[in-house]
Amino acid sequence: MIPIQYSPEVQAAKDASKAIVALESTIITHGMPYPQNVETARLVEADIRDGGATPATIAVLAGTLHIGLTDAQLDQLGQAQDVAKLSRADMAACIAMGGTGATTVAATMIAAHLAGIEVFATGGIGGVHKGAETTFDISADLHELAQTPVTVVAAGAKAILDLEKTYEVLETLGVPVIAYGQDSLPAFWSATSALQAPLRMDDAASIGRAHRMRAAMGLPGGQLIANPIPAEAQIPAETLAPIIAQALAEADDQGIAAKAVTPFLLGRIFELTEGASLTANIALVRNNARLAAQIAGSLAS
Ligand code: PSU
Ligand code: MN
Repeated sequence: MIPIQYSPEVQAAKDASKAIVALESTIITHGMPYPQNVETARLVEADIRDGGATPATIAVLAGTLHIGLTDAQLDQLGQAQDVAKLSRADMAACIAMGGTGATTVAATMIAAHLAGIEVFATGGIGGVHKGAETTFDISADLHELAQTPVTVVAAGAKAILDLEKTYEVLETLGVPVIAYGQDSLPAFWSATSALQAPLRMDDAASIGRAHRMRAAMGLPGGQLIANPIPAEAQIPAETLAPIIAQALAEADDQGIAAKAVTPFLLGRIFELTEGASLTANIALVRNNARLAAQIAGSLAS
C-alpha cells in the first residue's frame, strides 16, 4: 500500500473527472530561494486555476506521498532545510523510511501517473550536463520521459546543460520533443536557440491528441513540450553564456557533483545576474502552467 494523500481540491477534481495539472516541488526547495519560491508556487497554482484546471503540487511529507499541498504545507516546504531531492532511485525509499522530500521531474512524473494525472508543468527538465563524457552526469528525467506516460511542459532543458547532447539522448530514447508555436527549440531563459525542434505544434488540442495516440499505439513514455519563455521576459543567450561558464567553472573548482550540481548552478546564476535569472525563471514556469492547463483541459473534454 502506498501512503498517498490527495488534497481536498485535487480529490474533488478527480471525483468530477476535471482537468488536473501536476507540479513538482524540487523547483521550490532546490530551484528558487525563499520567499520567492513559495510566492511563485502560489502564482503557478493560480495560473492553472485561471486556465480552468486544478493544480496538484507533489511532494513526500513525513512518509506520505502528497498529491496537492495545502497553503500551509507549501509554505513549510518552502522554508524547510535539508529536504531530500527525490528522483526515481530514491522516492520509494524516502516514503518507506517516513522521510520528507521534494520531487524532481522524474519523481513527479511517477507520482502523477500513480494519481492518474497526465499533464505536468515545470520550468526546465534535467538533461545531459556539460562534461558528461567524463562525469556521466545525465539526469534521470530523460529516462523517465521514455517510460512514464505524462506530457511535461517545460521551457526546454535548462541552459546550464549540454543542449545538443540532451536532445540527442531524448531522440535515442524515443521521446517526442515538441516545440510550441515555433520552429527552434527554446533554451530555458532564452526563447530560441540554434537548434531545430524535431516536432512543432501550435495548439493544445494537437498536443493532447498526440498524447492519446501514443497510448493507443502502446508506446510507453511521455512527451516533452518545449514552450518558449515569453519574448519580453527572456534573457539573451549571449548575455548568459559567460555567466553560465563562470558558474560551471566554480562548480568544477569546488568539486560540486551529482545532485548538488543543478541547485548550485541555478543559485550562482541567480547571484551573478543579480536576480534577473529568477525573474525569467518565474515568467517561464507561469507560461508553462498556462499551456499545461490548456492541454489538460483538452484531454479532459
Ligand atoms: N525547473 C526549474 N528549476 C529546477 C528544476 C526544474 O525551473 O530546479 C529541477 C527539476 O526538479 C529537475 C531538476 O528534475 O531540476 C534536475 O535535476 P538534475 O539535473 O540533478 O537531474
Ligand atoms: Mn545529475
